Amino acid sequence: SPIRKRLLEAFTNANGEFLSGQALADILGCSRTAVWKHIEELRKEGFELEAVRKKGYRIISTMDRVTENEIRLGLKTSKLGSMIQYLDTIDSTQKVAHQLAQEGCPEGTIVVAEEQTNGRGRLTRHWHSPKFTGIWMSIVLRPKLPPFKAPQFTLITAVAVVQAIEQLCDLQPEIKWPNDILIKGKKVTGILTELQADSDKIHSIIIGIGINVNQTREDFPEELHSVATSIAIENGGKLSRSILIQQILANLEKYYQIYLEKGFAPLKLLWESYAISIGKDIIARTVNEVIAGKAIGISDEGVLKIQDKNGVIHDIYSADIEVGK
Ligand code: BTX
Repeated sequence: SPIRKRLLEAFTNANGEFLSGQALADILGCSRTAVWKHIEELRKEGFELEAVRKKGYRIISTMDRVTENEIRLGLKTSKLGSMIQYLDTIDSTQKVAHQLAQEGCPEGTIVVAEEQTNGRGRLTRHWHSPKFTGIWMSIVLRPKLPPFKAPQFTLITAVAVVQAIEQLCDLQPEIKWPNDILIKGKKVTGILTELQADSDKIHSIIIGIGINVNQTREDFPEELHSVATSIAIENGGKLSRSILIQQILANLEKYYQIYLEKGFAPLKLLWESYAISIGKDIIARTVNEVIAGKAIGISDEGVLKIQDKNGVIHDIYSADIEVGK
């Protein structure tokens, strides 16, 4: 409800300080009894509430879920997360986000699930998304742009995620063009950017983000052991998924704003500072061919440029990359 949303915003702005029942009633424009009723409901949902006479209320989350309310408590964005669709289990958050986008949901809507039973990677690949351990989230944006700019959003999102991990953990993730985030060479995050568009105009961009947060080694299936890792494995401890979501949304909102005002150029520089493949010998496997050469950079559109041994420069729009030494 709108009151619940504003109540969680008020606690977010209080930054852990107590808020009196009267102050809350004033902020929300309702009675103290109504405030108490909403607080009681949050308590039933599992939030921990401290009520201290003469001081008021303070609220913390200890549930380790990614419910709408948990994401809202501490969320400091204005656009991203304006609407949050939370699901316990779903085939794919991308599918739900596509549907909501089609129905005209507000820009910044996010869909997040505790578990995906049919998470999607690129092409027809599967994304392993076990319950309560990772972030399986889709974000709907509506930039007024031609469709060929869409791959830039994969790159901007990658920067937002890498920085969020750096801000919350003692880890240095790296980006492998176009959509992988690696820690010590193993995949911790995949990004899938999809479109609803005409030939000349984007209607919606649906950015899917899959992050392995709290999995142990045993949580990964055999075939992923050598290629995948989680933040918890690398960081030696669990991390709150809702706090990581809040940080990613804050970063992405900031960079989206910069992008809309100044274009991709400033973000391209930032992206390059986290990229592992640039300047290295790589092998790019596209749907049609295999190209080997030196990755010399990305274009202003986010297209990868590879120079082969004959000096010919190839533009790569989508591929799987193997990075040499
Ligand atoms: P991708 O095609 O680059 O990577 C898919 C490949 O990654 C798989 O073939 C497999 O080898 C490997 N893989 C599968 N699951 C995992 C995992 N949990 N961790 C590491 N490696 C894995 C990457 O596609 C894009 C993934 C986007 C996932 C998000 S989750 C929210 C949203 N909803 C949805 O259905 N997809 C996106």
